[in-house]
Amino acid sequence: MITIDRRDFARTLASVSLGLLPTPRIAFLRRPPQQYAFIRRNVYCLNAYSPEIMAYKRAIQVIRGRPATDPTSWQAQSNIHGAFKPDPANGIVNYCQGGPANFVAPPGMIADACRHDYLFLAWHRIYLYYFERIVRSASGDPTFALPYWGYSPTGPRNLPLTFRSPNNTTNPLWTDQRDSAINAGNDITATYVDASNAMVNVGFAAFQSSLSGTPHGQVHVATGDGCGWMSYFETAGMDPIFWLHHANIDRLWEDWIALGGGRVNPTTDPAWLNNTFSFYDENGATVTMNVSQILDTASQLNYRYAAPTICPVRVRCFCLPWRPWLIDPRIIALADSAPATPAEPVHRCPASGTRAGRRLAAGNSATTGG
Ligand SMILES: [Cu+2]
Repeated sequence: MITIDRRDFARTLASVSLGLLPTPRIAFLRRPPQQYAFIRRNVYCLNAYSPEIMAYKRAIQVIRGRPATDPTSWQAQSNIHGAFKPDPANGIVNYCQGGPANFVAPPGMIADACRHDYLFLAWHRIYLYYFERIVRSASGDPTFALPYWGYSPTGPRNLPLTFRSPNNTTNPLWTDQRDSAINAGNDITATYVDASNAMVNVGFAAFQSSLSGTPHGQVHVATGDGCGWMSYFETAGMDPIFWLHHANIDRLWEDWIALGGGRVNPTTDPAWLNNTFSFYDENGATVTMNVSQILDTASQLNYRYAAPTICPVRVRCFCLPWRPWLIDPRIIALADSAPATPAEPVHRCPASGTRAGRRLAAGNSATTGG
């Protein structure tokens, strides 16, 4: 497998265009993109004109337009994580105002399958892997890799700008189904995004359980507030930031392994290793994978994470665009100096105050199942 960073790719292409490289180098540029390792980048290093963000927006528009019976639709992908059950007593499935009226998965489709137990990390890794492939396909960008929400207690920890501005439905990354302060760009409390208590655990089960609580559960609840999408298993996948949040949780699993000192996956435990899960691929076909097939992201799933240290502190991040020939730096500068987000409508919970779903816990949700 050839690993190529987008920046290497850009430099090579620029060199080729300037006649600096012999022509045989051009041959590898023509190789199918799936032979490259996809690199998931820190969303804080991206802006509205980054290829990943533009592709993600395009894809969301396409995917949201598909009916829930289409396995590659936004609703179907969310339903895989959680879906409301019909309520014969009330005839309703979701009474939180402002959201789609019905999250009941069409009969026969994969639904309500998320794992927040001993298989929390493994299940979500495969879930994201296939979702990323669906987005890549729908976006028309064969290089698309899902960014990760690289919050940290000492660095940026607010909702990325592209997910809250413009703060209206012209922006596929925005939704009012969030805490108003989060949508206004306020910081998430530092301790909520602090993974250090999880990382100190040497045993996998303890690490996973701790990580599932903080930052995983805490960020869910902080983003979703009372009844926003991120607060419930049945709706979390509806929020575009959900997928970047889980990419970060997946990255922290990689970081934990890299810390060493006895930190290893429980590969001697067949009860963990042999679990098989079903998802949908970009063609809508049902695909199955077991845990032993997803433990090395680079060699088995063809992706890896860019280090977050590219944006270590809260500054206006001017990361070089991955495709400089597409973007005028003046446009990027303009985007980075976007005016403060104007006041936006407050998301209000209904009188009942809750959805009819299972609420994510801010604490340790790995032991609660579901
Ligand atoms: Cu989650």
